[in-house]
Amino acid sequence: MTTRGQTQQFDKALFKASVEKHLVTTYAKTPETADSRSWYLAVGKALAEISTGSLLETEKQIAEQNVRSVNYLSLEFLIGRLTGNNLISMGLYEEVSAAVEELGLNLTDLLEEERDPALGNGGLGRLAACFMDSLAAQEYPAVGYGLHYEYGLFSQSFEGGHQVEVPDAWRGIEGYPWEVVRPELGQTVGLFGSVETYTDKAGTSCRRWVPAMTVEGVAWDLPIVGYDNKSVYPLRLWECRSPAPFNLARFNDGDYVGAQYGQLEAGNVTKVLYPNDNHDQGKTLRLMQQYFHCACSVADILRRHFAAGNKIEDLAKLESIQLNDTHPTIAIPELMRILIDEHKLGWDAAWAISSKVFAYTNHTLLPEALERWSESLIADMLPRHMEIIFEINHRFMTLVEEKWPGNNEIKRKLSIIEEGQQRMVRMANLCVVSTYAVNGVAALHSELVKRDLFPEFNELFPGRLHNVTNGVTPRRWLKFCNPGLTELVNEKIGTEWPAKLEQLSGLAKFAEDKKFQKRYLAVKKDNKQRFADWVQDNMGIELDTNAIFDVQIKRLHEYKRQHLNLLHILSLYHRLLNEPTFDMHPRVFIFAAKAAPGYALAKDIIFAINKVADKVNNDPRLGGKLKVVFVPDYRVSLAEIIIPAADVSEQISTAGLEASGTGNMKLALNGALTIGTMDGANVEIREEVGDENIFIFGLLVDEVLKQKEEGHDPYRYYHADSLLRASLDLLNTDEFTPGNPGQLSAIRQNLLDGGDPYLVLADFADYVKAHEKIDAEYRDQATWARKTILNTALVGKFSSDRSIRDYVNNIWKLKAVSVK
Ligand code: 26W
Repeated sequence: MTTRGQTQQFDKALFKASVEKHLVTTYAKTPETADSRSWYLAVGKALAEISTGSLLETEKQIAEQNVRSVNYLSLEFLIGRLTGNNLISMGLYEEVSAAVEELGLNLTDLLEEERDPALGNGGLGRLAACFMDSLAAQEYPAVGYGLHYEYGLFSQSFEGGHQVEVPDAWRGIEGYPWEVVRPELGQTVGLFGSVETYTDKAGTSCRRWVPAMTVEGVAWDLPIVGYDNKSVYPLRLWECRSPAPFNLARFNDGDYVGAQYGQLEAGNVTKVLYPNDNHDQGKTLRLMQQYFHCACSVADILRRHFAAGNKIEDLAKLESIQLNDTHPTIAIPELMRILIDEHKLGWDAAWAISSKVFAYTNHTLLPEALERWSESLIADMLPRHMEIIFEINHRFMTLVEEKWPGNNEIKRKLSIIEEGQQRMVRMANLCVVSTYAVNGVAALHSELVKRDLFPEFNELFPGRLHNVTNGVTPRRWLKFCNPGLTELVNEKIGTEWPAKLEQLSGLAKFAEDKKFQKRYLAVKKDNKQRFADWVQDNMGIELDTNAIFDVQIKRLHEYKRQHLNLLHILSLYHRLLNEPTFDMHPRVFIFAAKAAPGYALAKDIIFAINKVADKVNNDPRLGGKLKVVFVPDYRVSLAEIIIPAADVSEQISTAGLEASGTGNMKLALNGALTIGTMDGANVEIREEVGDENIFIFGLLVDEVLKQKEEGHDPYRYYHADSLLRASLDLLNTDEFTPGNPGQLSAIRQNLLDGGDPYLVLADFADYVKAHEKIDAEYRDQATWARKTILNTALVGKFSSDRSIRDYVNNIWKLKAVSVK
């Protein structure tokens, strides 16, 4: 792998000595007794020593220059393994590879020892990780703030085809070599208690929060290494501890044991990442996580602000706080509380600052994912914050009254407080009212945010709603994960593209070049072989790399429609067995997905796919034309093997429901052709690659809305389409669950009698047609080669570097700081 100019001083002998030193002193192993894992840990520690030095130096230089920075607040950062990626960013991949070889080790094997830090669920968490990478690569001053979960997203295995969840102790017993604890940055966070009125020295009557208990926030920094520069930014993760085992209120009442019990519970705050994606559960401990995260982060931002010698009045000039979805919304009343109660600003002065500090990104329109917290829960845990939210809403309602006098309907709709049996706080409304910028994550999504989610807000606050189309980091998602293609691209257009992805367009002129086509396809074949070997070793399934590798990898959710993919597979199975003239190019359908542990239908879909896989993979009647592989435990490091091996990328959500998608971008970049609906960023991918180089099918957003309004009738499709009927009916037999008919019928039931809420049946026929087109075009390898090359060439727009520049120019207004 060719690396860019190495950005760190590197002395091979010194490095080897450092690895051996860590092996002995940090991990208590001798070179003779050390196993591969100990060596990986020692190498990681030796590298972290370098990056930690750069992190401190970057912090120092940015503080000295006292420039504006962004604080990215997110409950999730799905960073993936750091060692390989950081080596690339440091420009040390080859050097370290050579150094460890002299120690008798193989770098590729060592990298496989690292467990993925899975501190996120899916799209939102992975986006946060790409954004940190792009901030550091372009040297826009930034700190990422998240939580130091003891357990990340569960790891998944299958038992008899059913998903089984196992806790993910990502740090292992030895700890994670890349993280460093920063005791001097600790914070104390209050919880529960009451609000009291008191008179200050000037004789003014004031309010203040008297928490019933406190917990401690410990900061752990992970290094975000800037690509090809000297900047290293902190990803600061807060761990909750309760060192002083006293609940102040109850201790004073003499309830010593009860007091300790309360503290023990609070010690659980950062135990585990909530495994729900796009579904709000409203659990008390989750609110505690959110507040703990926000309180520590806001306090740390203010600490930095004052340490650099600034006044509170200048906060909005120097700091922007980006809220990654509504999960960190409670940071808004927290900052207001500090400004008013601790810095003694009046409401208007505090609001003038706060409302220019915060910006909010919306990542989903699904109603069940929009967070609402019960007012009584907030009032109990955070009584002063609830008062402040009421005051924000009161003033906002005055504004609404001025704009639409006497219109109570609009007030009810826009209010931050939702009336009802149990009053609820609508976090998205609080965000739109209290921030200076709100953005969606793809052009279509942002239009829908304006048109359907917040139309009146757009009238009230013109100019506040923006679009920033998502992106992915080309360092991890091409240079690191696809060394074969990287080499080929380097040869044709030079080596600057990982920092300037638009340059990939220079490949377009080779799309018809026979020699280049051959080499590009050979790289793809190698990548398919690498994945096939993995499947053989880990799952015992043999794959033919001449088959089309058709990939759907993402969280399991009805709106993403893995069951539409399944129905198509069943239709192929049916045709292969029943249509004598039917022929198809061999296909491997590859799935990887975790279902939220409480999401029954999602788990049913996993089970069904596994059962169908068992059958078709071993059915000689199919002549090896059809294979189905459900790869367990989807995670970043698996995506890094699957994506370079993909021929076809499944992006088949019901139109209007996938905000953007980012897997779609990674797959297109690595030369997979998309089969997709006009949803999320698919729309923009089509714009870039051209209609001939993508397979678009299905209802458009407005057709979906119309069909839902008019009443979607699943049985109409069932009766009218014999292929659909045959495919659905297979789910009612024991074809895939011998002796146990009906084990898969919940899916059929949901689609036919459950009303088919995501319009699977409405899109089925068009989906089948699009797949037939794929089949035909794949058989013509020259055509396919041209299309796959053009996909790589024409998706430069989807670099997260571009997304970050959009945020910087339109929202954050930052200037880059080049660290010397
Ligand atoms: C409160 C439960 C919960 C948890 C996570 C609600 C919502 C979420 C996330 C916002 C869901 C999510 O990850 N959304 C995805 O964000 C990606 C990055 O912008 C988009 O590419 C995906 O389309 C969107 O589904």
